[in-house]
Amino acid sequence: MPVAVPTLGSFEYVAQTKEQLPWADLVTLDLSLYETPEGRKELAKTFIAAVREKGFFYVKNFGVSEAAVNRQFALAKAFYDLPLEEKRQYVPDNFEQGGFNGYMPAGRIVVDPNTGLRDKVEVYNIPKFGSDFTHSHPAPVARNLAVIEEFVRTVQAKIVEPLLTLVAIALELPEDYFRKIHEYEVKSEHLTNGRYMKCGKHPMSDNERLASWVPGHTDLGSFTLLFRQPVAGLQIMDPLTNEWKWVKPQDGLLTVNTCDALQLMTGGYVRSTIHRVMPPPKDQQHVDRLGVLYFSRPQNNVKLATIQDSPVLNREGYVKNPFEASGNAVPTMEEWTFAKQKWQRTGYLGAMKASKEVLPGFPEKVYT
Ligand SMILES: O=C(O)CCC(=O)C(=O)O
Ligand SMILES: [Fe+2]
Repeated sequence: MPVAVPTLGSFEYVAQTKEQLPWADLVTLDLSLYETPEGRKELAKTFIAAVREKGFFYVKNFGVSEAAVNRQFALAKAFYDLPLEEKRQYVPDNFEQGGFNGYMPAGRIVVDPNTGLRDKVEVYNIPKFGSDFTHSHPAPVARNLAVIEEFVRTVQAKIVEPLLTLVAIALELPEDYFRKIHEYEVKSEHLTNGRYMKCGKHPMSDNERLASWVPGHTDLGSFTLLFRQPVAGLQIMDPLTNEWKWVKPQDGLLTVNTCDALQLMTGGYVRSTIHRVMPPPKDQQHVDRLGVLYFSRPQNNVKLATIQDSPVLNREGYVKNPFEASGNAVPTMEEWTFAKQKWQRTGYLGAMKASKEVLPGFPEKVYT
């Protein structure tokens, strides 16, 4: 018998900013085109151009209802409204080793080197559903696990799998090439609906001094999907000009970026673009900025070697990633995930420009 889900209240969205900011010029993919073979081909062309040039794009008509997305925001808010002491009980035991499922409290990064002021970013990561991970959550999340699982599985089927298919088509590989290494039932640290993220507001006077809210970085998986409030803040470093551009949150559009694993597996053909979160424009600085993020990652056992059987990569000469070029061992997705997350947990702290070889052959950097 279905269990009645308690009401969560509605989530209050703020108005779009009135400020004219240097917005990034990004392509919008219409996923309704995906239904037909011709539409798919056309979409694959638009997609690959977008991710080779900018690494970020928007998606519309993605088959997940606004109500379902709003419900996730209401849940995120319910989680963050819990007392800190309760949230702290969900910090993972293996946090320092790069473990990442559960709660990450604010204050890990110095965002104003002059005064030592720390970030106000809180993260709650929910692992995949299935038999590989246990699900221990505080009440608002635990009570709604069925709703969360349904959201996650819908996102996987309606958005992530089509995107994985488009990469394969664009690289002239069998359509299921990437889907087969992202199977939901095979273990990956592929965080499911993944993350409720809160960038807590800072006083306006502090915002002027801050280097960033979240320092510049690339994401480690295949795709990151960002369901966003209309609060600006996300910026990408334009790969062609190295200028920071704002990524406008747009009503009804999902923001998506391609990430490190795809860059590594395509020898750099697909971009993993550097991005950061800055204090929002003044007319939006009075709110906490919530996000619902979905991280798609290859299965843990996948080796992040450059794909050798793509006619496109061979023709265009994208045949080696930095591990292969430097003669170092190519990591599995599991090794890559823990190495990068560990560095983000520890190497990142304090120094804003920390730079380190995360794994032999792959220097990492915090971009400010
Ligand atoms: O909040 C955002 O807009 C982006 C956050 C982000 O880059 C991340 O969590 O990796
Ligand atoms: Fe990111």
